[in-house]
Amino acid sequence: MSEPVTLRREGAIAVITVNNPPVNALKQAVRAGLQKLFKEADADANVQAIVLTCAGRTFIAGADITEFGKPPMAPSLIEAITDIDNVSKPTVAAIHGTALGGGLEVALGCNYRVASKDAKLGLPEIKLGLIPGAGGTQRLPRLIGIEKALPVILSGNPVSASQALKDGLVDEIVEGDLTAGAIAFAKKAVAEKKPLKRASKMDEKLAAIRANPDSYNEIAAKAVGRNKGLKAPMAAVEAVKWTLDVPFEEAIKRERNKFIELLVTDESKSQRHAFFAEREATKVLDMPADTKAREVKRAAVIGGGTMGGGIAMCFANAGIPVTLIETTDEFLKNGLAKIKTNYENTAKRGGMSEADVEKRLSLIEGAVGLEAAKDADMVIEAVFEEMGLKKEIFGKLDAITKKGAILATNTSTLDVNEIANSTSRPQDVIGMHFFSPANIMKLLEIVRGEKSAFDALQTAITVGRKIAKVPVVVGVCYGFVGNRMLHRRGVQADRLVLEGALPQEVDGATTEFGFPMGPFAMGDLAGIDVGWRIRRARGERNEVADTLAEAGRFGQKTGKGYYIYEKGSRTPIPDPEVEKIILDASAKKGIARRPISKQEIIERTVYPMINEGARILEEGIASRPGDIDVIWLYGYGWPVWRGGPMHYADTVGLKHVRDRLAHYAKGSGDKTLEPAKLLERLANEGKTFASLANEMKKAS
Ligand code: T1G
Repeated sequence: MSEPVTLRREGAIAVITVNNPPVNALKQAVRAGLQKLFKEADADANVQAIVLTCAGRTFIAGADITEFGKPPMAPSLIEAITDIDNVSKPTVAAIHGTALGGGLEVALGCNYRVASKDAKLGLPEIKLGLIPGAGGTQRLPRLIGIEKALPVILSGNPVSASQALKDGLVDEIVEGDLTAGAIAFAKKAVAEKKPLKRASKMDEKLAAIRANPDSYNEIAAKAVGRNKGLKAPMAAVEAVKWTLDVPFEEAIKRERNKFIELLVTDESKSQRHAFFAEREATKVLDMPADTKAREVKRAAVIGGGTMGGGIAMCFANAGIPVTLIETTDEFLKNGLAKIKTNYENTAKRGGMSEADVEKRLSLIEGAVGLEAAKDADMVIEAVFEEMGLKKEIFGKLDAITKKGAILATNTSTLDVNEIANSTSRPQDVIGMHFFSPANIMKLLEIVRGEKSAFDALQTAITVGRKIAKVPVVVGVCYGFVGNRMLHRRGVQADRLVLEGALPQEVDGATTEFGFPMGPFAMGDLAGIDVGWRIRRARGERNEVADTLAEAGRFGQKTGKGYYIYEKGSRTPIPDPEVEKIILDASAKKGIARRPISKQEIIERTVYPMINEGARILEEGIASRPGDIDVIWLYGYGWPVWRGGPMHYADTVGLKHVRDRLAHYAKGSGDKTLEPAKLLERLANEGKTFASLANEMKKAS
């Protein structure tokens, strides 16, 4: 195994290179190598300056997250960076790709930083429920000031090289060969005998706030925003404040302790789980490793409605030419107009430039008739949820499109196998289930048909990532994974309001749990009439929802649904009218209403979802528990610091979930609440969904 850190001489400049694929994470051997070679170069009289570079696609992307939770191995990152900071000669970090977390902290231990123009620099620890643990909260504010440093630390989002140059985080942007540019920069620093710029010793950018410490709280409150109260953001605010009045050496000790405290919290464990689960979710266990994605240079979308338009925008945003196909000029014109409005609204909000809008619109071509799909490498059908119509369209696409084109359906519930069998090439058919609004929501459920070819599946995954989605591979069943679990929550939420809760109580408990909105506010957003029409067609009835729909209360689109919405506002306002409808419904069903606790609301809405997730795993519709978590994190706003429904079940304990489900099943006679076999087994064996994931990984 070659050394992950090496040193070579370019004349009087020592060039230290990290080479630890895939992202140069700071595993123990890298930390030890850095410490050893910086000391060696510092002690070498023939070395006048040191350049730090990284091999591969990126500068150091952070500590090795896989080491978290294991016994720490010396040297710590702090020790390695302190030794770098103490070098007596100019040190220059040459940054390409992403310098993130501990990677940026290593670069902050150098005197200077030069970067390629498309490099990004950030401290994403907050996204893992942590804070920078190797000096980031103390060096970054000293280098660029607290007002610029706090948003970087609290958002966890990277800044571009050009922004970093403006802020003083980067000293030069290098065009062309980065290492050569870094060496030239080092030589210039030696020639000019520049005093060594040590972030740990810089104070001038802190002077103003030190003179007026009260101003810190205002800056912090603005930067924390909606994350107020969450452990890691509040810890970061506390740590950065130490730059005002705690000596650097003491402050980095405190920072390390605070980092270690956070490392063992449920929140951080959940967020680290989410990080890896997202990356696992596209690993298809039985897919041959050498499967190659087909090339997709042009796409076509069938249907210019809300979904089709949003999907077309995803391709244009990724620079892929796309043809939006409708049945009439009028429908097409409406569809294209909606897309233009969406882009213009984003531009008005400063989300993109006018030039960007023009560029993206130029990639979207409108056409009438399926013939226009003939040159597409991938076609995504996004028409009404009506099987007959979909089969007719796929039958025609089969004849029109070129050999090897991927034929995808955006169906949210229908049987992808049945659609595939309406063509002569089921191996090219796949489900690509986008979530509304398709140009915003990150989740993409990739529905694998029985006959979907491996390379068709890989193409959907690769394209899904290219259009900035989070793909998760699922199997065919009604509602796939997300909506199938959502249905379970909806049934219980409807029951809860009949038994005694009001919509605002169910939604309140749900948002307090961490969701952005509750089931009833979501119903008003999606439109109560959608479910009403489906139930009517099936001869089913939901007493409350259908009474509301029959009164024309469809939700936000009619200004009234479960809640009232004032003109131009999306804020749900409880309505005594609705309370009366609910009380009447309870009476009509002979249900004696009772007060229902928040605890019961959460157990009765979340645990049935977990139970359905267990059934989904039993049936092989999802390949691993983490896939279900990713679906709920990216498709339904599950709070990331709770890790997803299956990870949350492990956190509260499967025995507890099982027992509460059995309790509610007994009390209601609702068999769907009886614990799933898999849940029973894991609970009885004292296991977790995480241990099941390991079992599944070993078995594959
Ligand atoms: N540790 C271990 N493995 C990592 C890793 C990391 N930091 N980052 C990525 N990987 C793995 C990932 O699981 C995947 O593995 C492969 O690398 C490619 O990743 C002390 C304590 C760098 C922007 O949070 O944001 O430093 O699936 O698919 O899309 O204060 O990876 O191939 O087996 O994501 O090109 C802070 C996390 C850590 C950065 C590249 N750093 N990584 O994206 O590839 S905490 C982070 C990313 C810290 C210090 C604290 C992205 C990326 P596999 P990928 P990508």
